[in-house]
Amino acid sequence: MSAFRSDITNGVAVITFDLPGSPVNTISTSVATEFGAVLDEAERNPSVRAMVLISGKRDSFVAGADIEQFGRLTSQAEAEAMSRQAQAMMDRVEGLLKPIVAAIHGACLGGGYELALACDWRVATDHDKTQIGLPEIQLGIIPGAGGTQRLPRLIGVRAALDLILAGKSERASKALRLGMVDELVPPSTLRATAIHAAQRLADRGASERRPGGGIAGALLDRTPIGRRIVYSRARQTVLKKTGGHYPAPLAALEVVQAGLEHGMPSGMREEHRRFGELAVGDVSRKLVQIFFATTALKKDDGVEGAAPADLPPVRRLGVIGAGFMGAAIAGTAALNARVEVRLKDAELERVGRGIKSAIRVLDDRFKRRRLSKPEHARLSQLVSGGTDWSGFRRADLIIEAVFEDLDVKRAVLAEVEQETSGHTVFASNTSTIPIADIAGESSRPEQVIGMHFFSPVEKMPLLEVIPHAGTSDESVVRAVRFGRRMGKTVIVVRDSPGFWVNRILLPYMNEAGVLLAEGVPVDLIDGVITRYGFPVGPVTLLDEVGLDVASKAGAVMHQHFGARLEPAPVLQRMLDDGRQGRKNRRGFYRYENGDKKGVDETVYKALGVQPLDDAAPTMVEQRLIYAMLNEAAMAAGEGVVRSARDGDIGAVFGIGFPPFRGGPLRQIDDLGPARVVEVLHGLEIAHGERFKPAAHLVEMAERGESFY
Ligand code: 3H9
Repeated sequence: MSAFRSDITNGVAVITFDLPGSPVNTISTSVATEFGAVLDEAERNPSVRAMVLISGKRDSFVAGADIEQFGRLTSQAEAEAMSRQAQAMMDRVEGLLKPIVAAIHGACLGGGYELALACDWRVATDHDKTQIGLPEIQLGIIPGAGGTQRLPRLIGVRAALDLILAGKSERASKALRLGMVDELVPPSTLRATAIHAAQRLADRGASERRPGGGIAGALLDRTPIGRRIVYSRARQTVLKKTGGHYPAPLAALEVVQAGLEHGMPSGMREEHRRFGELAVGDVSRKLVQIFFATTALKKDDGVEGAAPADLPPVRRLGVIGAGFMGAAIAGTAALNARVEVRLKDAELERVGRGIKSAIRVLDDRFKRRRLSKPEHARLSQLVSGGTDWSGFRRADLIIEAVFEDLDVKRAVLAEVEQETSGHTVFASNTSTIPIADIAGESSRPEQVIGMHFFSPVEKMPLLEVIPHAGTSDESVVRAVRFGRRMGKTVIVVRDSPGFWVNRILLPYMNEAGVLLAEGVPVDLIDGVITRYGFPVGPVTLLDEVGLDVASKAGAVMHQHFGARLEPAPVLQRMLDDGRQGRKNRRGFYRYENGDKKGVDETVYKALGVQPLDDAAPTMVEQRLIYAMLNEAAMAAGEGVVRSARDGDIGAVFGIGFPPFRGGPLRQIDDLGPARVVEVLHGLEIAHGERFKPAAHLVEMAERGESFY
């Protein structure tokens, strides 16, 4: 079956791209060959004056090169050839003797947008689904089909670098403002507008665009000195952001620069050369694995076998507890799942504050122009609240975000069961309390589940869904699907203390506490971890989470796991000194006007230590990272996560484990379980039993197994 069909309307060949058997259009070798033949024919046909390229898929134009192909690349030369071929495809489009217009609806990404860039004119729909950009950097590669060359020439070097180096995609309205597309239309008129544009171009025979960017554009984008300033700033930003761990953004910058300073052919050569190098590199391999893991999770309902049929979606959500977490859950649900949300709290004043802060989530989107004014108004109206149970009877899902205390949560559940109908699923947003304990006295335990959100809810991409042994499949599927509608990547984890994310985080945080108690300086600890690739170090994290909260979580884990997870005494010393972290502006760091400043040097006195000046960074890194790897192996061995994939995604999205390392389980595979066991043995001898290698890891090492 062919990926293209062509029909002629008033002298315009409308070429519809509809890749058989695939949910989205992607570009591969065979597609490129076939497309070439279609273009040849349209060019030869005397009754064709111009062309339109449109997609036959419902909500996507072209999603880029076929990412599956990357995994099959065996050499740099092969990857380079792939890019050269894609460049040739786009050159062919650009060199057509008849004008061609891209009619864009839905995802127009990577190679898809590079294809549109090679066209003479771009019409896009003003629909939510339309997103346009070059996300290659997020896959550890650079645009390899001419995007690094055509985009800066179209929209100016500053705007182009801003997009390419961050791997950003834009909604249609912003894309129009930037000049990435030329016209916006409603979906119903896309085809007709594109045909009209094609005819217009055929009549006039020339492109209609002028360079944009105003005076700054003239000075910075269009003079060599101006561009040098732009390159140097971009370089600094990239280095700061990537910490040197991600080679693709710098490569992209150099390729853009080569093209603008030495001409397009030179830029194209650099583009395919660097693409080839990066596509077979380790970082790209890891990021591509994460892409596929995330995509697979979008379809995974979290139960064995098929999900129960005919499960109606959640239409109304109840949230109990209008504090920081509850309000953020309510706001995010209104924003992304677009359901009615009812907030409940004991005092009216708290309800009022909760509704306000829920709506702040929407305000933020509106300010960033991600939400129109009417949308903002409509979504704001979805959030209501009160101190009684009105509105809860019809709720399909209720999430409680009350005080982290078993008796309180049980009392809330008992009341909910009295006040609501039989179909309501009750989810507890707890971070430490076992769900089975909360469900212990429930009259409908099959409808009790955990939904562990991470703070700030509107930003953190992960959600842990935790069924207890008696939770029904139906409740699991409801919670997972709703989490996804809230925009989360959802992993289903076993009901055990700390679940997955906090479980693997805790030993690492504890080890940071032990290091602090030994006098290792705060900034040294955080520094080695950010250099390892985490966004923040464990001491900063303690300040952010709050020392009171961390200490409570630590106590729960200690109680369950015993001496191995005994908290270091530093947290208590900090609390005794009135230090709760950022929340009371007294922690390991100084806070001024809401901003984090340097280390608070008075903290060492509170800790009762002299900061060491000879602590070895490699030793510090090893102790912290291996504490986490060991716990991850142990928890994975206990079946806390359903797969290594879930475990790694949980670590990457939940605690910022460096994506270029793939996740803790992938990291163990890379190091080799035997080597990890060996290092842990050494640490055990030097620092104590808490480093004893997990039995699961030892078995894996003996059997020569790996997680993947
Ligand atoms: C590139 O273009 C390089 C070039 O510069 C140079 C080349 C030389 N390839 O996410 P969904 C599949 S790099 C292969 O569930 P949604 C996906 O796996 C590429 N497969 O839907 C899934 O398959 P299945 C740059 C792809 O509506 C199905 O489509 N492009 C690709 O939530 C549905 O996906 C990108 O980075 C692909 N390119 O989101 C865009 N894209 O059903 C990556 C999708 O069998 N893609 N699939 O599991 C996305 O961001 C989202 O998938 C998209 C749709 C927004 C398109």
